[in-house]
Amino acid sequence: MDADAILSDLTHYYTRMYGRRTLRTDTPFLSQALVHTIRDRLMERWNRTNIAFERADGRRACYLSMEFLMGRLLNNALYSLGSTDESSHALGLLGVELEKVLDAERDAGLGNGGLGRLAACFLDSCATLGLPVRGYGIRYHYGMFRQRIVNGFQIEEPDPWLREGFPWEIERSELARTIRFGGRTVTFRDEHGRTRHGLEDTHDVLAIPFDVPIPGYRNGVVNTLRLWSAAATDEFDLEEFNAGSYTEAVEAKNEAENISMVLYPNTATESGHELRLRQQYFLASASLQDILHDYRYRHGGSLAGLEDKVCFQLNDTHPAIAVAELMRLLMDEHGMEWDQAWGIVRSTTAYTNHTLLPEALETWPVPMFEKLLPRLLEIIYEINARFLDEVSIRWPGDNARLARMSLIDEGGERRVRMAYLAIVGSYSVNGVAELHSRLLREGLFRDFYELWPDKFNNKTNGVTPRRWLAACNTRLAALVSGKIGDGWVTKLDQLEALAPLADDAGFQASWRAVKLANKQRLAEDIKRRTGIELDPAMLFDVQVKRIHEYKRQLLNVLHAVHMYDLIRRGDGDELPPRAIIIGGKAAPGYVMAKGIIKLIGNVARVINNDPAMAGRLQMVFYPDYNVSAMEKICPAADLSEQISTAGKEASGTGNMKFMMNGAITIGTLDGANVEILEAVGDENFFLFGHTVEEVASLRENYDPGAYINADEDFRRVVGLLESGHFCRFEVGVLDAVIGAFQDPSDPWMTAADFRSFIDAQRRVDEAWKDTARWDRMSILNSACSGRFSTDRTMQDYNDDIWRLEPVEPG
Ligand code: 26V
Repeated sequence: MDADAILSDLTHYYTRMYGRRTLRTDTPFLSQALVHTIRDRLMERWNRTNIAFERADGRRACYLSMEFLMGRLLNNALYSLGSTDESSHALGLLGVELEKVLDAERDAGLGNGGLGRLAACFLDSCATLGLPVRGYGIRYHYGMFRQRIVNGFQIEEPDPWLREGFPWEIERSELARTIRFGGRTVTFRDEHGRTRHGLEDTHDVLAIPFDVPIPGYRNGVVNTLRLWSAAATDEFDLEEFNAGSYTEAVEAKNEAENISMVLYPNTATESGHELRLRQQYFLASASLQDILHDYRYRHGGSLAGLEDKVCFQLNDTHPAIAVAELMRLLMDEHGMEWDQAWGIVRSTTAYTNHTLLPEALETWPVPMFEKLLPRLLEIIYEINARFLDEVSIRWPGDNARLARMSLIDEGGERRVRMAYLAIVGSYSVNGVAELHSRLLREGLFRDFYELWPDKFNNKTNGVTPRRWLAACNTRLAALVSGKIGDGWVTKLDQLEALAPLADDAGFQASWRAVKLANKQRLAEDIKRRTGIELDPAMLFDVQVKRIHEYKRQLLNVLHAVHMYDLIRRGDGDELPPRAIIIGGKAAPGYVMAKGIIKLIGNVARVINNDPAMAGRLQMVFYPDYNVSAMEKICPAADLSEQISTAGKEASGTGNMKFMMNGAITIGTLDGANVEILEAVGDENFFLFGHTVEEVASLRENYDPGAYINADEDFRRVVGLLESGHFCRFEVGVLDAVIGAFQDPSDPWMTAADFRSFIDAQRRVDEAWKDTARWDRMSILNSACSGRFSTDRTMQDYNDDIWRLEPVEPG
């Protein structure tokens, strides 16, 4: 671990493995050489961890997820091993800065947003808690697209993140599994005269696992993330090749490899793609086969006792097909009877829901399902028949209820309801924040809650404090540890010890200095990306997250236009200088979201070019927002925008990252905001907007025009937008977006919350002007963020759902 040894390995890998002579930090190779150096040092711990899990022979959990938004791994690994200083020293001997090398690592962007990043934070906390949890996902060749902004429009570019190699992974081709698609079902009698089911004439694809090490924080534990890559069972068809059909000869290979080619961007409206269903089955089948194989290998070829030794956590419905696939494997491949197999499924599977938006609930057309997975459809029909029997015994004659609860949606084109399959096949169903879990019980899953109230529970999300405070905000971490020690890194509740310092003028000054330095660093990054130079003395008002109507970036823009208007008309003298930063990706097919990006860019351009705004108001769209961007952004934010329509954001996790780093939230009573407010108290939170119940009752005769007409500020904002002021030479480009919040059928009720949002923003200004008050609020936000650590979240999952014994490797 010492600097000399690190230097020696580093030069070895750089010169011998990568064959490079000149030291450069603008290529990934020095960073990759350091990865190899560090991976070597993880290897022994990784083996020891696996041996410890095997010896303990305890229960294990598998986190099945279509997304793991890991971001960069090197800084986190150095930090977990405690070798940051030695590595920095080693590089220093070469005259290279560690930060430059860390910046050259590509993000592993194998996820869309909150759901994928949550999975990554969970892995970090499980390793740190010593819990035997393995992540199972897909090794997409192309991750989340890269976003370029051209003339204010989003342009998507592929993310070839594997191009120079991904030195963290270890290919384990000896553990490859065969995944069978299509074909037809057959029924036959086995040698004992029992009826059995099987498949014939399937199209087979290989699933090859690649393992990524997940180090715990200074505890000797290294867990595993296993990512599956698709490959053809045969390289190519030699017969066709010899017959001269060269392209046809590789067709099957291409079709197979397509399965793990690209991550689907999350668009509610673009569901139903067959390739996506293929991906889901590929993940579920490969992972389950892997687990069954491993279990039998370690238990003399038998599956006896399986239900006591494994459990599966489904990250949303994306892997829910595992319910049917596990039935198939246990019955068709391992000879179990229905009741025994179903008993195992229902005592090992747990489901987490991540969205309340009805349009985001997955369903698959029955004909597509039948063609691709004929045997699984039979099994789902059988699960459904038995389930509906149970319902009709409980509610005799209630046919409406049977239709509502059926796993098959019979209204229109028949579709399989994946969320219902997940609920019926699980022993636990959880939401991701208190409010969200309540709304699931009372709304979306009400019928199921009436049937099985004990299945339903809440597990409020969190974020890992290693990445999201300690490693990304080293200045703040040093300040905090200097005052209260560093126990908070694994016991985040200890940040409470900062509360008594909230009014200490000296501590406030140090706190403020850290924030300012972080803002300077972010301003440099933004200058490099956009050419726009932000003044770090301004209030940094930040909204970064996927672009979606329910998240209401539009409301944020309405406030920006209102500030611009106030300053222009000479009524803005009381406004403290503010920089509005908005970032996020729009799904490629989501036209309105792309329009919102264009609007942000156009408003920003007008503001930044108006001399009257100089020193008072700036605005920027942050391009290509991703995990490593957030590591620079959240330490530098003063104000955290969490302004979704109440009842729409399941939890949010960006809100937690900002809070931990001392930003103050302006937010609605939605998702985990409710719990953030409760933790920090209403004097340290800028609350606004209608509640879930109010939104529901307003909707009955919603009239956005009434809000606009009754409010002179709002009228002026709409007037400016409609005058074409922000699209002088692009007539009409903003029409759809400007029309959206004025439409009486606007589901997001943006206009209804305009006035209370503006008022809350003016309360922000008043607080900001009183530096001591702001610092106090900022410190208290950090101090009260303890419960939003994924260490707490994982402890809750373990106490109530998984019941795993932590392991300490020797
Ligand atoms: C849906 C789809 C449908 C089409 C294909 C690709 C795709 C990918 C993802 C999704 C669902 C996304 C659901 C989601 O990300 N939910 C977020 O989960 C976070 C973690 O629990 C939570 O903090 C956010 O509030 C919630 O929006």
